[in-house]
Amino acid sequence: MNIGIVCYPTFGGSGVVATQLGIALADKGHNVHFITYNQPVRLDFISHNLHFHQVLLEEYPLFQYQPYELALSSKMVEVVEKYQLEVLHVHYAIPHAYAAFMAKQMLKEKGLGVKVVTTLHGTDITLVGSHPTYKPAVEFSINNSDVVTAVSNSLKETTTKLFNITKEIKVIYNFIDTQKYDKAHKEECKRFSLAKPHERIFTHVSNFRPVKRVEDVVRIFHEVRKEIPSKLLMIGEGPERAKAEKLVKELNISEDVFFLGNSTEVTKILCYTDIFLLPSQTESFGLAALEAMAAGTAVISTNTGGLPEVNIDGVTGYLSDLGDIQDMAKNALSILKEDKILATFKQHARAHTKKFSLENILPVYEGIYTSCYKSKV
Ligand code: GMT
Repeated sequence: MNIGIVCYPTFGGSGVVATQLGIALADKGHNVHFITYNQPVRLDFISHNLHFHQVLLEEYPLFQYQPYELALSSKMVEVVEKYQLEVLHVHYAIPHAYAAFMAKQMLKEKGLGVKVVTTLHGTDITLVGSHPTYKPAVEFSINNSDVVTAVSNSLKETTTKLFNITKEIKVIYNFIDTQKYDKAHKEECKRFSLAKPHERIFTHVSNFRPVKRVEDVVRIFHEVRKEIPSKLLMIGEGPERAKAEKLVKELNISEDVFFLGNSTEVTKILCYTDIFLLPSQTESFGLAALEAMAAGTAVISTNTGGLPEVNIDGVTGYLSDLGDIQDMAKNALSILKEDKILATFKQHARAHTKKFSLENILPVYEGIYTSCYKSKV
């Protein structure tokens, strides 16, 4: 099939999922066209059937804000027409689903049809989408998509609570390429370059937005470190990074906490990790936790949003109430108290990720594309 993928090209989970999906579809022989403002960060190559079309914005003195939706929908029309796209799969409702609806209307005028599949990822619903500034347009574009998917049952429930949804929402879990992690698992992990044999390694990966509660990450680590010598790797960039660094200094633990910035080598970093910390205010899914689990890491997280669908309490890690730093530290310590217990959690975490494997999820998306393309409506 000829498929257009629209996403944010950043390190955020929705962009990562969209990129991995596009690459996997191209591997299976589909023609895939990414349409976005920059080359997606995880799209490190382009091939004969994997293309990138950049949405460019024109400066004009009158514009305080440049109209990205207009440029995006115009680019969608151009690419659909030129490459005979059958489906536009938009990731993150704002503004992608709205722009896709507009593109579809413009194409209709030209006698061309394209189906729009919208995948809801989380903050497009929970934090931004339901704000009165955007709500009517988000609700409209969800209801006017041909197919709507959500990345967890929790996100589906939240969407139906927050919006007046007339469309069926299908739940399709996020996925990972488990083979990539299996390969990384077999390679030698140079753990000694970061920590001494008796030390434990904690990792947090995020965009350091307030929703990620990065100060909680530092506080949990601080509690654990009182009992067990440990290191903390903080991966990512974002508005809360400075606060987290300040707290690390205040707690006098700078020598054991490393802020490594954005990284395309997360798989390698995760191979060093014993425990992944994700104390988010909410997560529709928690792709970062799933990636950590695939690398064989136990997860200490909150029990918010879709996290209980990914991290199984007492099996792959533990779930705690939002902000309960003591409980999260206690749970981490209980995993780390014996090598055997840690090894069991790690093994369970890895095994559980098979449920979210690319081989299982990819055919579900392909099925959706085929059936919606064939449908007349
Ligand atoms: O977590 C973020 O702030 C980034 C955001 C995104 O859109 O990239 O992530 C959301 O989508 C991911 C992929 O589906 C999910 O794994 C994350 O849980 C979700 N984030 C939130 O719900 C906060």
